[in-house]
Amino acid sequence: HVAIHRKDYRPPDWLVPSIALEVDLDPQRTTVRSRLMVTRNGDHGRALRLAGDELTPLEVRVDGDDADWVMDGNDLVVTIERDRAEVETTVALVPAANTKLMGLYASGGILCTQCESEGFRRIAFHPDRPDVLSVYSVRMTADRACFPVLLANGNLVAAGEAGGGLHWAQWDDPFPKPSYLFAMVAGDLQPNRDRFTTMSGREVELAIWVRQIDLPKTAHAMASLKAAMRWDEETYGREYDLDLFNIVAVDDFNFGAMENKGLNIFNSRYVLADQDTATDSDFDNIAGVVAHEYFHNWSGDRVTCRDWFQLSLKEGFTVFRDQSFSADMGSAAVKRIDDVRVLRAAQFPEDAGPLAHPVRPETYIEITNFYTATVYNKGAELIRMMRTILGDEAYRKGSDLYFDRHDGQAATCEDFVRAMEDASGVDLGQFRLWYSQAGTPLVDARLSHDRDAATATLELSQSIPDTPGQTGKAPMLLPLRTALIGSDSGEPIGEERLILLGTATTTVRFDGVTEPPLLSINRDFSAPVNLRVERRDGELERLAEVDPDPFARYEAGQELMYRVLLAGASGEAADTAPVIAAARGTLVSDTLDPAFKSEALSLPAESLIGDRMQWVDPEAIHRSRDTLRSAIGSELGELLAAAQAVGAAGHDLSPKAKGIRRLRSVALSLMAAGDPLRGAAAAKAQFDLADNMTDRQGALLVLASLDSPEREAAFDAFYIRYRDDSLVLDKWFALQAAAQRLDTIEVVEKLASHPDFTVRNPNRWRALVGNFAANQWCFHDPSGRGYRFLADMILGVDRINPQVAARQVSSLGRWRRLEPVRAALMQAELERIVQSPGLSRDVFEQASKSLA
Ligand code: HT7
Ligand code: ZN
Repeated sequence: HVAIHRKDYRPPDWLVPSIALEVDLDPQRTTVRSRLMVTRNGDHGRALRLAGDELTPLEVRVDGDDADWVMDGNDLVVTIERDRAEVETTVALVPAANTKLMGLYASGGILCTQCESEGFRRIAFHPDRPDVLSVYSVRMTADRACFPVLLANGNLVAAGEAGGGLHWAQWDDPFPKPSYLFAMVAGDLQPNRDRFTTMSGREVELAIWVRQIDLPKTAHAMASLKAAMRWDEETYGREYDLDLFNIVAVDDFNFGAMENKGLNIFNSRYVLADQDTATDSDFDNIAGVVAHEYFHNWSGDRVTCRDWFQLSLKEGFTVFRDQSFSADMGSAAVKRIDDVRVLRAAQFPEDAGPLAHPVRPETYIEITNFYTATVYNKGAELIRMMRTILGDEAYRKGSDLYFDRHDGQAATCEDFVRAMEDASGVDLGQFRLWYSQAGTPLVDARLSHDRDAATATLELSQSIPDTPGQTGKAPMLLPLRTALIGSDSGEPIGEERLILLGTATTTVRFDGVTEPPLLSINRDFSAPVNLRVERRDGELERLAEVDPDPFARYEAGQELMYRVLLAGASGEAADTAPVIAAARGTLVSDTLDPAFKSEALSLPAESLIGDRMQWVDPEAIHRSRDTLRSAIGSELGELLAAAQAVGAAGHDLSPKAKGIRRLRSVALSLMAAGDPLRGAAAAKAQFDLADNMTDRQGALLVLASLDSPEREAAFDAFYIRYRDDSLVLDKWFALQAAAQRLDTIEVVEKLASHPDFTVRNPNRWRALVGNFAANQWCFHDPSGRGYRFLADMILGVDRINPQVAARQVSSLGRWRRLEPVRAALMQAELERIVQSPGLSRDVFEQASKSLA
């Protein structure tokens, strides 16, 4: 397996200004005739090298004549004398046999494509690198009865009958694009149609294509799309550029969705929703993903990436854009808390483990392994930090300059930072280290107060941990939004400050500090760092009560919980009173909104507790967390019951109604921890009476971990009601895999043989396997049975779909910080994976790095 290095980037030898494709679609035998207009790029005599993957050329012609060509591995190498030529290749494909879901494949009777990153080479021979941009013209022919709808990028320019029950359509895309943005769909689909008038008054036709039966579930995605289009005009000045915007939903999809120019293809879980089948967070995720893919039209399609090392250029920026959109559509504070929770749960461990890599990686074996939380979510934090450092206005000037300067180009992360610098005049030299240095910085903070001088002194220091291949790192530029709050008055002391910590240590002085100050630091999580603050007695309690920055206030409450949880996990006694008092304060508050309350009452996940321990003991962590949950539940039973009793009409998707439902299920869960009998009865009642999936799933999640007769009855009722709805059936699998019970591993093993389980559908596979691997206590069963199950599942799916397999390997990579018995068992499973014959490049890269 060959490693590719960023430093080896060279511009392409040949460019491809235009491509014409003729595709005769058939699930059993599709032929693709491709005509590439190629031009020599620079003064060289090198042959044209076209990538292929599982392709055999049936014919190769240059300017209409037989060509001089050879195969070199998977590459087709064509000798061309002239500086410009038309290269025609013909290949045959079997979409029905394509289980990797890359290239052209079949999903539930629909033929569709996925080309990012390197899927186009599974459709036609092509340079297939993102810095080769072409104008595409595509003629599709297919059986009209099976595939009445034929879609591709751009505009439909002609269509007609082809005889023998066939029909054809020609689609031209006027915008030059890299091959990874190419898309085609053929199927029996129905549209939810709408229109959007852009800011300059152009009319755009919108359509969401789904199976007829799913049409009623597309309204939310359509509303989200229109909101996203408007938001991008208002916030970034970006207008949509084609006359058509199509979205297609398919059931079998490796990721969430794909931003193909003018033809976004979605995993159906990010399109389909109604009150009865989707939770509030499903609705929010749909809005977020629809917006994300739409935003890519500028941050990704109009300005694309020069090479795959620059992936965060489009992904980090677009995640930041979708986060900002969602924040503007609901509660910004709660959205920030959720985003940080994801960052800490997924990215921080990645940065601290064997697969750590910089936001702009230096090397890869299989690029699909680098669609990571680091590239996406840490990448988004980098953009957010630039906005914090520059201020909103200069940031907007920077994004305008970036889009103007690089429109139609394949750009780099450096181009983005330079545009920000040029527009603002701010030197981002040191900031660039965020792109090249992996690892989560650790910041230590200590505040002292001199009452006589009325000053406070903040001592700060930073260090960046070593990561694979990187040691002795330089200090980074960390923007820390900081404020002091009077501990007596509860009022802010002076203005909030933006401290730019750029050295290993520094001291910051605050004047006019007449009362003992509380330190509110890294407000709104302004820098993605781990923070260790020396706190005075009572400081966190007071911050959790009075900090006006909602994120910092939430953090203070979580820190109080961590203290008890970590002490408990190390077998020490800890005083739960401050946590209970803070929880009581939250529950009775009439100023905090329900969504914030639900965040503040949620305990840190078991994995996050483990991340703070030198040695992870899953059993001790579970016990400690359960103990605190039951303490809260029994002390605050009545207040929790009162919060659980309040519901909201199922059709109401306002932030307030969603907050009420969220609080309801969090309260139910704590209540059940304090009094399982009462909790089971309340959960069953919530389940039975629910008029929406949020309440139903929230109740089932609580029942899932309880030993009660209500549990089985609810799971059975859920299965019977939803057995034909595959997205809801995923929830049935997921909830059982997430259940915190001694028999979960047994149940999960059985579910892997359930008639509704299939390794061919990534959603179903992840529902069972992904949720089980994330269920820390059960997955880390001391017998090693959980690890064995996961390794078996990874090996099983690897033969069918290596991308799905590879994404789950990281769950086995945490052995270094586990107690020795579990660590050895986990390592043994990784060894077994690496030794398996016929292993994919994808899994090999992840498993071998996880062992190193
Ligand atoms: N840009 C998209 C990436 C993607 C992808 C990558 C590899 C294999 C399959 C894939 N499907 C989609 C998703 C996004 O918008 O970030
Ligand atoms: Zn994206």
